[in-house]
Amino acid sequence: MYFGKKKNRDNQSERVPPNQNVTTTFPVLHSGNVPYYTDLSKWNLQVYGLVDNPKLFTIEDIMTFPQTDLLNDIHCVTGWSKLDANWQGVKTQDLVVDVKIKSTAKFVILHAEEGWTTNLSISDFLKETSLIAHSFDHKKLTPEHGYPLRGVFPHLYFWKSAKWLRGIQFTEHNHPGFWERNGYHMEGDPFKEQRFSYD
Ligand SMILES: Nc1nc2c(c(=O)[nH]1)N[C@H]1C(S)=C(S)[C@@H](COP(=O)(O)O)O[C@H]1N2
Ligand SMILES: [Mo]
Repeated sequence: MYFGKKKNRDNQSERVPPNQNVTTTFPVLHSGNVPYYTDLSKWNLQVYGLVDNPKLFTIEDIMTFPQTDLLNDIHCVTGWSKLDANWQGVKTQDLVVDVKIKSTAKFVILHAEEGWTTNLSISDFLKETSLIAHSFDHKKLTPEHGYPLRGVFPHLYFWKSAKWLRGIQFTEHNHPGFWERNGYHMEGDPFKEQRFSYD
């Protein structure tokens, strides 16, 4: 499945949120260490919390889901935006079909390596453009960009797009993640400039 094509650069001003600058590079940004896997046999993705069927997916399981190719724009809260980033992976909507999310679930906590977390609403998580990505430009993610698997939630500031994703937890309440506990916004819509909790 392929969503969208290279968009018209004429409307770039509409695509770039306020106080963002477009870069053609791909900056690397995170706190903590880059995990280097030489072997994914012990790697898994845990999907749990308010679901009927908790799952533990291997990387092979992830590759058996319908695969999606998405072009989107990403916006880091530190001020850079990258247009037409090209990701390959599994749509969150496809990932959770058999998981059966309970109706009491309203929020999601994404868990990464080293206990790093971020939170988003279930509607943001399940948006049509929300992806669990294993590749960028048709090549496996590099370790710095989140190998073997990361979230991509392009309609939110890019800190919500957890690299080195290991867990997806469905919750009733909205629990702030790592940056959200440190003053960043609970939602993080770049077009509304929801950078900090007071915005
Ligand atoms: N696990 C984890 N994921 C993370 C972060 C992090 O510190 N840890 N930083 C976030 C931030 S602030 C940004 S801007 C993007 C950067 O992704 P990139 O390095 O692939 O550009 O990753 C996000 N995902
Ligand atoms: Mo960021």
